Amino acid sequence: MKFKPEMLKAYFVCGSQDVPEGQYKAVVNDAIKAGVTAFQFRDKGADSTLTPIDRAAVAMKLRGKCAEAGIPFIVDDNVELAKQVNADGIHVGQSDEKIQDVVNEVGDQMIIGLSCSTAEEVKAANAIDGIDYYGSGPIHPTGSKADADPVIGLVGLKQLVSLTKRPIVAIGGITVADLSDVRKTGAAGSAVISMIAQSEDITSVVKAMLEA
Ligand code: TZP
Ligand code: MG
Repeated sequence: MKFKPEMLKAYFVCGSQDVPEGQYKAVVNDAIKAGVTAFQFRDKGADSTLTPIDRAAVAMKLRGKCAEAGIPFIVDDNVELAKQVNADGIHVGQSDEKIQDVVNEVGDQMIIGLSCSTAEEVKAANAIDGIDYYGSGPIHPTGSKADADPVIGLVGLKQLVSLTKRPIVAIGGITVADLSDVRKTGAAGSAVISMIAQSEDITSVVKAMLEA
């Protein structure tokens, strides 16, 4: 699937650790039905409720749902799994597999996202061909990532946007109240876990993301 910056508008990131046990597929299905523009399969950590075998099977199912909806299925931090399920994309952090290796391995077949939370990281990434977008944050404190980088705020986000021609998706502690401010920084959209995963009205929060 060819990358388009519009895919970053309403980007849902989620793993089994982010929802009550047994509800993962249902929550992701609801988000897809509500119109998210991209989905990132990020199932990891001690709180994941999937075994490695379940993980691949669930990834494959959700990959199919994203294909039906015409949105990219992006795997976090696991090139092997991304290849196994023929994902549309891979997202890596600064301390995951080296970005140049990921580009070399799957850059011609997958969308590639890289987490960049500092000016130095953005400048270094700008020099590498084949990256489609950057994920930058956390904008606010987040309860969804134990090893999150220091908060950069909207001011930090705006600075990172000014340093690159590549589209940036903002992430970390984003709520409905932040969506228009995020867009005003020049970011292409917002990526969220809890705003959707913990919502009792997924349809309306996704609508707010699409309208921001
Ligand atoms: N990377 C930076 S912050 C974060 C990730 C994966 C977690 C975002 O989750 P939430 O619940 O939207 O703050
Ligand atoms: Mg990572």
